[in-house]
Amino acid sequence: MAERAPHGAVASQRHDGILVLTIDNPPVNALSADVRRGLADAIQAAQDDASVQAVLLVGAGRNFIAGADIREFGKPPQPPALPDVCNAIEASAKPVVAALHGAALGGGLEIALAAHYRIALPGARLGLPEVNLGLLPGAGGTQRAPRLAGAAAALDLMLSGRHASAEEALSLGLVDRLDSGADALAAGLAYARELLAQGAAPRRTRDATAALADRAAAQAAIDAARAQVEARARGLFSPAKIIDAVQAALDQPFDAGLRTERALFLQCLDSPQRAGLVHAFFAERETAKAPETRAAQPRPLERLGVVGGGTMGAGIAVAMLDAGLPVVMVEQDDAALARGRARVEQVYDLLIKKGRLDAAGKAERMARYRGATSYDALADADLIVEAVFEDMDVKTAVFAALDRVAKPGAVLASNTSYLDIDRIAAATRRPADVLGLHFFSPANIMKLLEVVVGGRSAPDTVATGFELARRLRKVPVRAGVCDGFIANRILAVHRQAAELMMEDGASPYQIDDAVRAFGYPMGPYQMTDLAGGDIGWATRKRRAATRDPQLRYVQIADRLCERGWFGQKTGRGFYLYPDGARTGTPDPEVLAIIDAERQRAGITPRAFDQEEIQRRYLAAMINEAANVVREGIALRPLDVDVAFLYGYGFPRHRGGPMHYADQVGLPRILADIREFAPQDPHFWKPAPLLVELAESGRTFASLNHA
Ligand code: 3H9
Repeated sequence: MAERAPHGAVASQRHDGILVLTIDNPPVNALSADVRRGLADAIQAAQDDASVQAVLLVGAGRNFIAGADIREFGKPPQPPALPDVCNAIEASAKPVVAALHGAALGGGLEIALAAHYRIALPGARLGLPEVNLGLLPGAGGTQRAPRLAGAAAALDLMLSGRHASAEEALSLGLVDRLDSGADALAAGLAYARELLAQGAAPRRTRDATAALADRAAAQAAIDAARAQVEARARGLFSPAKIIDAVQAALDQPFDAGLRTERALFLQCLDSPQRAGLVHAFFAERETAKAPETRAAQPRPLERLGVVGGGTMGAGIAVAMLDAGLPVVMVEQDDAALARGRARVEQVYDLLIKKGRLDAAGKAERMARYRGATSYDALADADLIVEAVFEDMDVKTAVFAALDRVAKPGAVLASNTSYLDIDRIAAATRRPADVLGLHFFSPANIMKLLEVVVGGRSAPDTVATGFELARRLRKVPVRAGVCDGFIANRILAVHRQAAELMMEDGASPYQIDDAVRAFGYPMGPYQMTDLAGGDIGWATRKRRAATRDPQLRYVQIADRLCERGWFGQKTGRGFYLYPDGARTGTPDPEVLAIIDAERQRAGITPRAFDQEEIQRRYLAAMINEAANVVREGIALRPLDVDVAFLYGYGFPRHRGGPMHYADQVGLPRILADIREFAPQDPHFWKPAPLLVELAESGRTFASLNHA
């Protein structure tokens, strides 16, 4: 790690004939205007100073440079532009060396590629992740990376946005050598001295030809990438532009290629997808900072417990074991415990089969797993997650038992999906230690963790929930207590909108198509079939007595469940899955059942087009989300956005439902709801917050910084 420079965003320091430029712009050395200016001025000064023989670029703190300053996008550009800074570095008459440690990403890697020589330290992460922000590398990266690493490797990095290790970067030709130490300055100076001793001259990436010499191979890589993007990139804008830019690297002289890259970059910068993706980037960092995380320190988290070895309990245990933590799982008897353990092992066995884990990895994890049939085994756990049957009496009994055995200060969490945390907490003598930790299924894979804060949850209890999320690499979203919290409560409403459309004339296949066309990986009926129709059926039956009698209740899904058609696991649901197929095919019998249900309900079906399906689905979602924000269940609109991006696969390039609503315009969403209301006035009730914002010309975003 390099020392922080004492002053300025770019500090200059002489080490004999080597001018060391230290980029120092906490927290991640993003290339803000003052960094760009500092670099441009210092490179110019080096040219004018006869005593400077070489220039060394290093980053202060934990990273080299994390890229362009994302906060500047969408604001008026300030000179100098990053491509010009890179070109000035490349044009230097004195050799420029970059010593990379930590993140060398995006514009940071582009600076390094413009330098003449590169050395990387262990742990360095090199990447061109602009695609994740709806952009392409716009400071020469699309022209220089292929010239060093070839078209195939450069495309892979730019289209995946992944980070390459120092070792991989060396093998790709992106860096010239590795250092084994931990000091970027020392490694860079030693390399620069060695180069000077050899009389090394500037070596410009723009002139490199070897990696693109086999033009046929490069063209084949471009064609293959294009085919793959067309097949997979569901409406994304920037991947195709990245490929166009690499095509220019192959076809055009360097300076013309840079101009092409610039034009394509500006198109991406202007796109709503860029705005959505940048919103998502900041929103997911913001949700991790709940008020309680500022107000209190988390409690220790060394030993964990899970009550319940069902699908959720086992998934939660896996997530904890994967994070390197020891876990005690408690079940009521030996048979249930054996099933719980088997579920945990099953996850690892599947990973081994897929080649993503080895036997030693499984053994290491299972060595931290302990099963027990007595609550006493949880006596020294710092945090215990209850994941038993979704029933208030069962849950309160578990919490009363936990209250008896848990040590003072242990955090007691319920994984309930919709039950009242305050009532659960009241079953203990320590409600301040109780909160909800709502994992999504499969719990070891899904990133979202709703941290449900009860009326009496202590700030450090909540901070511990957020700390657990950090350790498990989950994305935490703070939620208040209500039926379904943030994600499930809103889901229930827009799922209802889908049910109404289905009974009114849209087929489930049409609805799934429309939702996929919007950018979701799958539609609601595919999701039901995947999760198992019996789960929703059980919930509907449990809630039948408390259902609002004024709301239309669509029974189609019940008719399928009564036949035992629970989706993929039974071979049929809304779709048919012959011979264990993973992708369903439409089922004419389902359509006949839907027809019969329409007749029973006295409904004459009408036609729906894709646009109307999308408008209804999203308006229902946004309207309920507005209620969730107004009631303080979600702290801000951005918390809803993050819950939907990570809980249900809302298309990230649309930023989340609230960001999307702002893009469309709140008056239009409100007009949609008012248009739909006459048919189902009990369902379509404009949310007061939506009305207030739309009528005062404000946006959901205006509440994000409140
Ligand atoms: C680009 O380079 C375009 C060019 O090709 C062309 C230009 C012409 N800017 O993630 P963390 C903030 S596009 C501004 O929690 P970590 C972040 O918001 C860019 N701010 O830390 C947070 O702020 P706060 C391509 C940034 O250690 C704080 O830094 N580069 C930027 O877990 C800490 O962040 C990327 O896409 C930024 N570029 O992870 C890389 N980056 O404390 C994006 C971070 O107020 N960054 N912040 O919440 C990352 O992937 C991770 O931040 C990184 C560190 C791996 C670097």
